[in-house]
Amino acid sequence: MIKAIDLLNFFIKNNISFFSGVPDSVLKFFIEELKSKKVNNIITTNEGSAVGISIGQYLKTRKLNVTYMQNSGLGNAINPLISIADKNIYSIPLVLLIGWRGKPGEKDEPQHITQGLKTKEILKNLNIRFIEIKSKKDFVRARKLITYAKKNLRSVALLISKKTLTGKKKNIFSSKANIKRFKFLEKLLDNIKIKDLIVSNTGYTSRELDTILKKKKRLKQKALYMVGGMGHSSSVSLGYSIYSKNKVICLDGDGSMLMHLGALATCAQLAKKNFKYILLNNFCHESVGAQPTVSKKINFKLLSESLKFKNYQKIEKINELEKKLSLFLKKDGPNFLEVLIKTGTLEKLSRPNSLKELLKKIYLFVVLRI
Ligand SMILES: Cc1ncc(C[n+]2csc(CCOP(=O)(O)OP(=O)(O)O)c2C)c(N)n1
Repeated sequence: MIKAIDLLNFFIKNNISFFSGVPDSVLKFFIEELKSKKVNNIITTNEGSAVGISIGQYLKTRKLNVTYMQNSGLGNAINPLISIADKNIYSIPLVLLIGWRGKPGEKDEPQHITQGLKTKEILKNLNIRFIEIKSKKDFVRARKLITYAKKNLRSVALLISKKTLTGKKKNIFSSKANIKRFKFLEKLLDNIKIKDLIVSNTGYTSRELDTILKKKKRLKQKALYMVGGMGHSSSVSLGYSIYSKNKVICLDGDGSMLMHLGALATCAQLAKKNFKYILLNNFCHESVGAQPTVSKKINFKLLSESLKFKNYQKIEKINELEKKLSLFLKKDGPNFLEVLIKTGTLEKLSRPNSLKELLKKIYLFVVLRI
């Protein structure tokens, strides 16, 4: 075990004071420590952008920095890592700090298994030297690796698995809205048919939806939990909706939406009237530690209009939920609904575990052509 503050101090001692990345639950205590005035931290919308910022920062300062991410985000990071930072191009030495979900031998969710198994192999294939840090003793090897990065202008990685970092949440971000996510989901289910498909994003939404569907015994509801593929819910919804006669309701979190915001332009311009996009905006990455997103200052009305959604609606208060939601669902899409969501989740939150069962339901509807 390592205290998150000790890890931060290790970096500071090694003359590293600039950090950027996408939040991760494994690294949440460390990210909390980055609120320290001694360092700069930029929370980015996706891991590729974090690599980009680190490259730019290094080019200007010639000082090492740290790019942090969950191993699920390696895919997003690989493009700039291998085509800009690589030794065959600009040789930028990046220090990657990677939360290692799905480490072989550790119990984890299905979406982390292959990624966890392949993480070391991916780094090896990218010629990125790495070590796992499990305790403060590993700081000696980590220092050597950082020296290697500096001298040879090569990127390196530090892997950290679940429950290694300890620490405290300081000021937990909370959104002041008064609509709880589960209240919204319950209302949504009251207003749609079981053959309408719900595609729900990575984060708390899928877990709450799963909990509610089980509680309500609404087991025939067509639903696809995007437990991985963060940021791709809208694209999956679009692909499905083109050949569907029923509604396709995409439920997205602000963190997930911003990760691949460009995809929404394609949806808005190419989707049919059955495409319903709902942003559950709580201004943070709540499920991995509630680190803020940049959604607070975005005017989603202007954004959705310029992306060419047919119409935009916003629900801010619980007493307008019923009316505005049913109006939104009746209107022809592709339309955009923003719902301001209060942070906090259900006490007993299930983990979607029967993903193959969900798939069977979806395929059954395909066979029945509904
Ligand atoms: C590519 C990728 N990067 C990072 C993660 C880790 N991660 C899981 S959920 C999440 C936050 C999602 O935020 P949001 O969509 O706002 O939903 P909320 O957590 O608020 O329910 C993050 C960063 C991931 N699963 N995949």
